Amino acid sequence: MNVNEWDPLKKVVVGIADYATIPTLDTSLRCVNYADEKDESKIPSGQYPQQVIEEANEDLETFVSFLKGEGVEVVRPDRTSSVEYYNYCPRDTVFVYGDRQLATPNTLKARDKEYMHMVNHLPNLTVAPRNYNDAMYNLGCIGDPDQLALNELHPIFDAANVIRANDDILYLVSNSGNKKGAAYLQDWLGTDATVHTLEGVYSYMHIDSTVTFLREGLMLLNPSRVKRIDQMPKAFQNWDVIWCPEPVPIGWYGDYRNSSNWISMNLFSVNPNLVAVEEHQEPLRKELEKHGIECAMLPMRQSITLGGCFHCVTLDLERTSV
Ligand code: DAV
Repeated sequence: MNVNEWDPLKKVVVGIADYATIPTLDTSLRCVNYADEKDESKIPSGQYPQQVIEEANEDLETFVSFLKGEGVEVVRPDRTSSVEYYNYCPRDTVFVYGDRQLATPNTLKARDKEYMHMVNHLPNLTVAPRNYNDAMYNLGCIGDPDQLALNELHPIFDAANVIRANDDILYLVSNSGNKKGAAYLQDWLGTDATVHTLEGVYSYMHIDSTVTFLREGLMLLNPSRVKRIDQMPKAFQNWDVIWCPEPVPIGWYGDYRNSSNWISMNLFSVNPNLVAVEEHQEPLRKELEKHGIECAMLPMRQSITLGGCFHCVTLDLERTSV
């Protein structure tokens, strides 16, 4: 079974950075990834610099060795040159619940088929219907965080807008997930779990630099986004909270920047007492250790450049319930 973010890990996909590319600008990329960039000429395109790809791959290998040392089976996406965006963040395109997998109707057209590069590892896969057209996107979001990028025409969301706590699923409504997406996910889950939406706390990409579930009843929250516990859905209001300390800045490569410094929160649980954390985040390590959570401090030099740390670059396929 695999119904939460923390049970002991058995099998995981770890991404690869080969051929990571920023695709040609289209309406989906403009609205979803670059709503905060008013000046379109500042948006880079084409393959990431070789140094970024090589350093990311080196750090991914270090992470894989660590996971294998913990007895985890690690699989990788296909190593192919036919990459439209990247295979660095398997988290973004597939949602796993129990022994089922859902290829979500991803918000970026260029990532529509990314799940296919790991399809051999997804034995019980549903591919959500996709329906790309420009009317799905709200150009008014550019430069205005109060306007979301997605219209409510069809369900559309990245899998990384969702995290799991057994029967309770948390779904961020933002530029990378609309409300219809939450309703679609609820239908797909049926009576197995309840989808709770988190709204009005963060407009941009994904939930996993805003809320991190550590174990039943304990979560890490981003104090620059969640200001009060009553902004969380009721199901999580009685959980204990670790307010994430200010991130230690690690920088990014040139003009290539795909995340804020809060990618520091994007840790990955091997089990409820052991997580992988970016190696500079000592203040976070101290907080987690107070709660009996040991931190493996590992490098992830291009996590801001490419927009993913340990939670994003993984897709946990199997965990054992304890
Ligand atoms: O800038 O905090 C990070 C995206 C993680 N997939 C941010 C979003």
